[in-house]
Amino acid sequence: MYARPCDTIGRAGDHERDWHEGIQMATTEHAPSAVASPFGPTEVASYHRDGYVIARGLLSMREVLEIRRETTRLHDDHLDLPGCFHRSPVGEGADPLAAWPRMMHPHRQSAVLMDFLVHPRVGAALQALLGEAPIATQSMFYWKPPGARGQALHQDNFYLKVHPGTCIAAWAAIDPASQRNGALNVVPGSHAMDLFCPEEADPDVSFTREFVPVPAGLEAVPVDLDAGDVLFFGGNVIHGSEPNRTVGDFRRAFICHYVGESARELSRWYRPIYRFDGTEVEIGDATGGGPCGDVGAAGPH
Ligand SMILES: O=C(O)CCC(=O)C(=O)O
Repeated sequence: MYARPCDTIGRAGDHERDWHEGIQMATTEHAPSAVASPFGPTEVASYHRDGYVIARGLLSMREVLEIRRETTRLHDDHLDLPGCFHRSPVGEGADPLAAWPRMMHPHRQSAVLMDFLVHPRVGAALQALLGEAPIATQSMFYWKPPGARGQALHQDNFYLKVHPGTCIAAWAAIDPASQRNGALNVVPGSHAMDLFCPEEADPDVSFTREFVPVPAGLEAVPVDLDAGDVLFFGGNVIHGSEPNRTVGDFRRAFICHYVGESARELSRWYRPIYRFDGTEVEIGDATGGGPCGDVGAAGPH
């Protein structure tokens, strides 16, 4: 029997929260301004101070289950979905990520996931943090099965090349994420720094090749989340994750990237991009080589 993700709710703090009532589905309303922001002035100030902020329980359990169901369907229906993922049959090979690779831009494969990319509650949160209308540029889905490598510390805007300003991530926990199963680590304060030219990551612990060391005087802090919690962090924040050291727990995450509507440049890998009403918008191609000169990220994040 090979490892498969579990569909029990399994969320710490379940008893304190209502997962089943008062839920408005993502498909019913697209305008972020029609939905109250989960963030008040205190949370917005903490985002600007630290570079990240958490919206606890932003997704309902029903929504978490819907994302699980839809990504499982995509995974099980395809061995090869060009531009999204290519996988081995489950149980083949030594690397768990061969059978459970991350999905790139799954919103291009699924109307359900497109709705979550432009989820109105996420939009309202982004509007509060950015101070302007958000534009959706990317989705990803990480399975992070037991034994999987993590992703070395890096900065997202190294890849997205947003200018002026930077991008912002909404990292939605689809399983409880802890340090044992490879939750995200962030480096508070790095949001105020420039992009660094990355060093080479250790391929034994990271499935990606870039690595940005923690700058002197700063430290990486773990961000443990429950399923349904969403971590927002800026595109210059140094962040990454350790391997999943459990024997049975997947650590799934639905991760989307956004820019403010005043952005004028973005790497061409992320087109098409969308307003929260689902309409497409144009932004110019990123120019300039980034922190490594002309040798920048060759493809998407
Ligand atoms: O979820 C992870 O393990 C890493 C995700 C990440 O670093 C990212 O989305 O940029």
